[in-house]
Amino acid sequence: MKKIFAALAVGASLALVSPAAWAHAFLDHASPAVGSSVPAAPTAVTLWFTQDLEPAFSTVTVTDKAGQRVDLDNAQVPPGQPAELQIGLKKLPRGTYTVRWRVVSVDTHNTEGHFTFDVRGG
Ligand SMILES: [Cu+2]
Repeated sequence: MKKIFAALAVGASLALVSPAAWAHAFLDHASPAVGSSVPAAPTAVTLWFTQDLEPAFSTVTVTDKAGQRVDLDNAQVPPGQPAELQIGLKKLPRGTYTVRWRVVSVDTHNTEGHFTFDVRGG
């Protein structure tokens, strides 16, 4: 039954897709880059989107392998950079980190995603 419901929901949402919906804010690129391996620990993660964001409803977190937050909980859309989302990082030891973002773009659409990056040095 649940499967049928899910299938119906997908069908319904596809039917409701309007041309404007193609303008969702998708991740364009990031620093550190998606899936990258960086030699030194970055002090912040910056995400660039394909559309301007609603700052109040856009957020990002960074976690280590154990699922612990390693960000400074200071996610912000920098002034004058409406398609950018940035968060500061604690001092990262080498390891793999997961960036999870969830944003609302100015067209009110919701998108989310995640990616990882590696820090090779301490
Ligand atoms: Cu949209």
